[in-house]
Amino acid sequence: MKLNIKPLSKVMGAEIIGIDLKDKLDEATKKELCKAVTDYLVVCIRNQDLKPKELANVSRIFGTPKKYFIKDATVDNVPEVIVVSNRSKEANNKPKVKASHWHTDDSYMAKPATLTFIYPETLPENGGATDFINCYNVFQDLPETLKNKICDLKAVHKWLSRRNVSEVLTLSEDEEKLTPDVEHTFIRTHPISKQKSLYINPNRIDHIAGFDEQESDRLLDELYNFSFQSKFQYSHNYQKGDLVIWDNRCTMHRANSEYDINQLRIMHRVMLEGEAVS
Ligand SMILES: O=C(O)CCC(=O)C(=O)O
Ligand SMILES: [Fe+2]
Repeated sequence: MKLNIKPLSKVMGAEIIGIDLKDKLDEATKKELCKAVTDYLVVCIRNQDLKPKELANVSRIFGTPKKYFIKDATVDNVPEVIVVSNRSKEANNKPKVKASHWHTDDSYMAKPATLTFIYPETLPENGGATDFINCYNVFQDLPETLKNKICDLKAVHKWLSRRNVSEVLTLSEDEEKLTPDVEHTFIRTHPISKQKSLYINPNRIDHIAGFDEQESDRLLDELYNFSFQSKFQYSHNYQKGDLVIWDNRCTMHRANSEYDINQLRIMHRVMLEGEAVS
């Protein structure tokens, strides 16, 4: 089956129509789907109808879904599917946009998730987009002086960083043991595309290894300000039935908070088993 793939912007992103991922797909089609994610970084497969278990199963086309390490955050009986809701469990269901600052998923792990899948369960009438940054483009455009500064450096990523901006859940002692601090290089080579990207996570990077706090903050701010330029961004506005897949190795994203927070927005999310950053 030849897929119908259309770019969604000049920066990144493509939509695929005319396929039902719950059908039995042949190997060539599965390969083409995986290639679309490599080529476009963010892929939206339209008109899907996915219960949590089906979402976890569909993600197997692309790899192995992770069982999320915080059991409280998952859908009952489906340990791979995480609920992302704009009602904060921690604050008595008070409205709050989660993950509203730039980040890449799972970077506090030694082997961060390769792909993330988001399927909207409930959408607000307007808005409620996810914004993305193309980190290949960021790296490509980065001034040579900055590239030279970071080429041998590593960042220390933490579950709760001293530079944390988006709320993170409080972990139990057992969960904390599963997320020791990790160090990742700033320059990452994608194992499939072989392209280099800037691998940063403003929500989880605590400091640059070997730097004092002030020196580290200065360089991190410089990298972040450069990366956040609108020329690197694509914003995805969801339609009912959109399954959106992104590659955490070469993108950042955030939940766009410019919508009526009184309206419910609930997303179901799956992450794939990851790989070491190199
Ligand atoms: O809600 C969104 O649009 C993004 C959520 C997110 O970043 C995440 O769950 O990792
Ligand atoms: Fe995220």
